[in-house]
Amino acid sequence: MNRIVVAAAIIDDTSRMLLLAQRRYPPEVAGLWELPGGKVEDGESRRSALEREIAEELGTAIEAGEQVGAAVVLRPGLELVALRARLAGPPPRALDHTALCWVDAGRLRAMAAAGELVPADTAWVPDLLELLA
Ligand code: 9L3
Ligand code: MG
Repeated sequence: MNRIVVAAAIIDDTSRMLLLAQRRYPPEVAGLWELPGGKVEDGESRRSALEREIAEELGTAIEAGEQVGAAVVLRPGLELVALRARLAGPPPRALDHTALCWVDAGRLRAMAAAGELVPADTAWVPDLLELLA
């Protein structure tokens, strides 16, 4: 069975900033930054799964949109897909993460170069930089 993990590229179009979330677990990636999200459940669309995950993890609402970049294979049978998203609720809170931060293109580039992003998400950096340009 092929399962999908969806991740949100939440972009503030006014300030041209992207929301990153710092993982609390598992130990291999604890402290690294990711696009927040989680697994699509049976019967859910990718967009509605991402809207549910963001409500659970960040206590806010998003409007999920188009896919960003290419899918990333996490392991056989598990794929990671990023969707562009717009905040449509109160300021996000770190309910499942250690911390949250808004980054501009320069900061994202620096964090990627310093190895501060979870490895799976680094493939999207060029696409994200384009969206933040
Ligand atoms: N994952 C990688 N990058 C991301 C997200 C949201 C998730 N941006 C990986 C970490 C786990 C799996 O996908 O191996 C499931 O994610 P979660 O449910 O632990 O967030
Ligand atoms: Mg998650």
